[in-house]
Amino acid sequence: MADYTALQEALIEGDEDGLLEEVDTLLDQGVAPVEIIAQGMMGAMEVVGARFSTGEMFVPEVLMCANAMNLAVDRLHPLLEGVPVSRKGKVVIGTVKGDLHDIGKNLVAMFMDVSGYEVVDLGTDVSPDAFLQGIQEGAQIVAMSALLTTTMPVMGQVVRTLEEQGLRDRVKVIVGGAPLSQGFADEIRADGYSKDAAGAVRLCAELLAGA
Ligand code: B1M
Repeated sequence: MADYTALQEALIEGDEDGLLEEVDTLLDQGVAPVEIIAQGMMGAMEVVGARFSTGEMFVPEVLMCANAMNLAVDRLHPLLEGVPVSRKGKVVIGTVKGDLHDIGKNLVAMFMDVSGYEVVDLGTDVSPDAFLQGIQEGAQIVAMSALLTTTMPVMGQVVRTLEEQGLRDRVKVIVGGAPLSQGFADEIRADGYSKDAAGAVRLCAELLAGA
């Protein structure tokens, strides 16, 4: 296995230049981009999360780490598998209203993009109306991310609005994010839940195959 120590140190320090350098070093060593994300950077973000929880790190420092990770993910995105010519389906994705966490959502969007889906990324703090607009524009899948327990209920609100407006049968709704579970997805009548980005792609394929 590759040595991710220097990469993880740079990410934990929020050192953007250092992180990009380490990414390039690992690429030069032949390490696959997806491994750099999954084995290297996600492990470091877990350390950041743990230090944030125990008060060893504060919001500004965590934000620096998040910005550095997003930059590195942007750097790796073009190196992932080529985009197939025909698209498998259209996905509208966003982090729900009130929630600004975007690293996980960005990873899901990127995995979907390189797996052949047309991805409309609405960003963070996305209102139920904005998700609905995406459906009106032909998305077959609505993908919502939440990292805060306080913003999870917005997902249920989106599903209820879809039901009320008679749009529920037109789309599949998938949800994810660290505080979620399959039980929560069932409770809000989402079509699917995945704990990670790769699983979210598999879920889309399964749901569209069964549609
Ligand atoms: Co925030 N934050 N944060 N934060 N932050 C958490 C989530 C927290 C657990 C930290 C803690 O206390 N231990 C805690 C939430 C507690 C709770 O709700 N019970 C928390 C808090 C409290 C807050 C603030 C309220 C802090 C404050 O201001 N006092 C504030 C809220 C701001 C807001 O959103 N309104 C806040 C702010 C921030 C920063 C801005 C500093 C920064 C975000 C920057 C950014 O995203 N650009 C930040 C960060 C970075 C974190 C932690 C440390 C890391 C999150 C992360 O990016 N993980 C986080 C601690 C933690 O999660 N352990 C924490 C890496 C990422 C790859 O994982 O997003 O889980 P994740 O995504 C995974 C899966 O969940 C899944 O796939 C991804 C990878 O495979 N997934 C999906 C995600 N979305 C999916 C969608 C799918 C399927 C799978 O289908 C649609």
